[in-house]
Amino acid sequence: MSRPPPPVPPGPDAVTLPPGVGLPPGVSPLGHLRSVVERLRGDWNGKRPLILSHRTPDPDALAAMFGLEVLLRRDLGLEPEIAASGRISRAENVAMLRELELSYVDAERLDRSRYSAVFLVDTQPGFGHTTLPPELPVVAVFDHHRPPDVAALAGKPLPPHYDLRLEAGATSALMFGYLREAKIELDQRTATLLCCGVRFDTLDLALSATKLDSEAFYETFRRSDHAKLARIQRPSLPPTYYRDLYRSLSRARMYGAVVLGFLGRVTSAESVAEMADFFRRMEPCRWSLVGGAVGQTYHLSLRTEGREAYPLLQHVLGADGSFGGRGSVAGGQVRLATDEWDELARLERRLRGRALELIPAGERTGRRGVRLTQIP
Ligand SMILES: [Mn+2]
Repeated sequence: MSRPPPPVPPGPDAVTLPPGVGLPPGVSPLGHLRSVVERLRGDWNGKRPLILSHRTPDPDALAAMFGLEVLLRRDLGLEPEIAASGRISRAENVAMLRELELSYVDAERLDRSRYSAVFLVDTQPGFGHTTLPPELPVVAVFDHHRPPDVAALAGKPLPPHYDLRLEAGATSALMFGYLREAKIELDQRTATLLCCGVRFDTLDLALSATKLDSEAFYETFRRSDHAKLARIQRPSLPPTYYRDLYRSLSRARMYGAVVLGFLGRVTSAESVAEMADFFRRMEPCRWSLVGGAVGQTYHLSLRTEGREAYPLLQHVLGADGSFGGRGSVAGGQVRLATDEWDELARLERRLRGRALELIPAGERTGRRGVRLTQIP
């Protein structure tokens, strides 16, 4: 019955980028960005560019958006507008918005005719969790995730500035590099926000951090508001947090060194990611997978220890949805056709079935796994 797990590919540097993805070797990232903007801005008729990221931006995406805003204003004389969609509800991320007074416009209610072009951070065109205004060209991408299949681009031209660095721990660190190259001195707010971005994606440099990530972390930490950093890292929590935690704990099952949690309906996509992180820390967990539906989108988060998350989620999703990832982290979405409980239950059964195929039969403790209250 059980299929062997798909082979784990070598590290991210072994993934070859398609032509046109990633900057040409040896080029200065800032120099390249400046030349692309200078070449195109004549066609913008004074309209403002938009800075976008994926839905429900996480700290790295938020920090990269607001860091890019500083760069575009101060180095390129542009007046960008930041827009985002998806309600942010993870307590740390809400605290980041509040403490650093970050505000942006709703990407779903934009008058698109007022804007010239899109600058995209921490994601790429073609990703399922990223909606782009079809009439606006994407002129620049700043990211560190594996690129999507060429088919996902549906024949659209590649952005002329496509800065993709798979080895980078955080997009915020890339942004720090641009600001440093532009000799822009970091004010306390920008430093604090970039520090939040780098520490979130690299777990304080513990995960796949490069020299640039370390330099970004130390330099921004030195200039940060440390009281704000502390309030962002350990925010107060609403009662619903404990309700959702209880629900996740009661639904999760252990299968040897794997924890699976299919939660049915959840209040936010972020709680899915948060629970996947939380379960991954259980000994001797080697990977965790948590899923839950918000509206008509089913969200999945997969976390691993010491192996690539991407091929595991690829197998679990099968043909059901879209996904992306890097290193030990992967996330995916499945569109639900209806609001009905039946459809959701069937999807969760399929996902569980495919996840179980990845666990060697001898380690699985049956199809139903072990409830956390049954742990001896
Ligand atoms: Mn990121």
